[in-house]
Amino acid sequence: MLDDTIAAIATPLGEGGLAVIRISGPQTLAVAEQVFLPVGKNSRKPGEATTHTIHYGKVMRAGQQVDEVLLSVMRAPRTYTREDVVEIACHGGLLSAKTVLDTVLENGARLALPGEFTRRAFLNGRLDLTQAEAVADLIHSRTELALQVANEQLAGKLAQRINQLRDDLMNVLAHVEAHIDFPEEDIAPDTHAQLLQRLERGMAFMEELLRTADEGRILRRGIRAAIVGRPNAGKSSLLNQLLGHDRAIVSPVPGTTRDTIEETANVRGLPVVFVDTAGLREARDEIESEGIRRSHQSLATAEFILHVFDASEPLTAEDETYLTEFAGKKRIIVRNKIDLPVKLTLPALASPEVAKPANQMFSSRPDTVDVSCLTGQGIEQLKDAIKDLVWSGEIKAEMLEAMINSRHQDALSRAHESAVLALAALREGVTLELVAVDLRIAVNAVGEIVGKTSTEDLLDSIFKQFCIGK
Ligand SMILES: Nc1nc2c(ncn2[C@@H]2O[C@H](COP(=O)(O)OP(=O)(O)OP(=O)(O)O)[C@@H](O)[C@H]2O)c(=O)[nH]1
Ligand SMILES: [Mg+2]
Repeated sequence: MLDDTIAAIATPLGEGGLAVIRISGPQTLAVAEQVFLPVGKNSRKPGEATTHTIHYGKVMRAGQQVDEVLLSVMRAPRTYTREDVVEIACHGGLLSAKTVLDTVLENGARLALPGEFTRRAFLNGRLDLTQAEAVADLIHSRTELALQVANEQLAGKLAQRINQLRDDLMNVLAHVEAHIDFPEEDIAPDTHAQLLQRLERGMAFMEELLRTADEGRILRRGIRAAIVGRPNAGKSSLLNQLLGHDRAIVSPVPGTTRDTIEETANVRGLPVVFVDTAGLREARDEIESEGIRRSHQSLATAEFILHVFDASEPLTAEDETYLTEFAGKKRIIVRNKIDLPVKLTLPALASPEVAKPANQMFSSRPDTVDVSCLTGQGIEQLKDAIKDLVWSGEIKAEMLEAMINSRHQDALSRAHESAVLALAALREGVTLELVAVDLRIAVNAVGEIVGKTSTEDLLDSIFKQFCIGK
């Protein structure tokens, strides 16, 4: 797979100032030589160019000029893929980039698959799997916090920790295996105690990393919040306030919003997808019943809700139905329109005093925040309440250094399970062969995270999430 030469447009499709066509593989310079005509005394043919230099010229196809370009030559191994790489910066029109790419493909390169450049960087040992994933995270980051996490991961901060963990487990495994090979010697009591201690330390570290999974998921994928409440409560006004611009139509007519509207806002560094909903019952026509169906759908996928009340009016029967309907959901109660005289009295809200388990994202008591979507009063407090609801504790710098994703979580959970078994077996003095089996499973699962043990299927599932050209 690494013997061929791949090419793709590395910039987004559309009209722009520039587009970049990237080529990588053993035939890169030969392909570039076929399509590029240097112009001017400082420009060289790709095959004669020194590494990491830029050359002005033309891309030619059947004797015709396709585009005027700048061509960068980067020879292996100091490149993104560790192979020879050429990047051609051409004019950013849909057609010019496509024609330059076609010319390159006609001269010996093949079209790259999504993520194939990064996959090569991984296969050639330039990146480990967590770093490769960080490249995709970096591209998809929607807030600065998410970007910071991606950058730390790309720099190898998570990989360092995982490798250390794997080394520790390997070390215990090596000791255990050594004793299997020399069964006449028992493990000395202090060695035994040391092995137990090392294994416990490894497990504690796994638990620490596993605790970052919820936050890691929120930062990478965002969290969904549905805005609900009776007609005219100010749901669309609230969406607009949270986004900082007028996205949804606001009007004094109840039932203005008939479709669900979805937008991502940056709330204290967290990407929150807010969904403004239409009503939940009483359709007057077909459009409204479709709107209601969509509202219910958004509610089902929302991780929490903002329940909006009109504070300038007494509680209505409809408000009450909504209150009971959402009693089981994580929610924030928003009393809107507090610029007007307040007439609303909320009933005492059920707040079951269940102790919050250490690893649970939400507390069960709903927060109440007073806002005015007319004046903007209370919106900052609402953002704080949202942050407190979805994020357990402070956002600390060291936490951002290593924040696992769901793939890491899955592998670590398996590693932890096996480590628990190995620890119990070692404590109870069960035959060392069994201890070794569980330890081996744990080492392999941890290795999967950085790609020390990986399968084609795993790589396919990771790299297909990339864009073409990356
Ligand atoms: N005084 C005052 N009026 C508000 C406030 N928020 C919203 N309104 C008004 O209330 C009316 C309804 O606001 P919307 O945001 O359209 O309410 P909604 O809940 O989206 O309504 P539907 O989409 O019809 O269900 C509009 O006339 C808004 O200008 C507020 O904080 N103070
Ligand atoms: Mg509305």
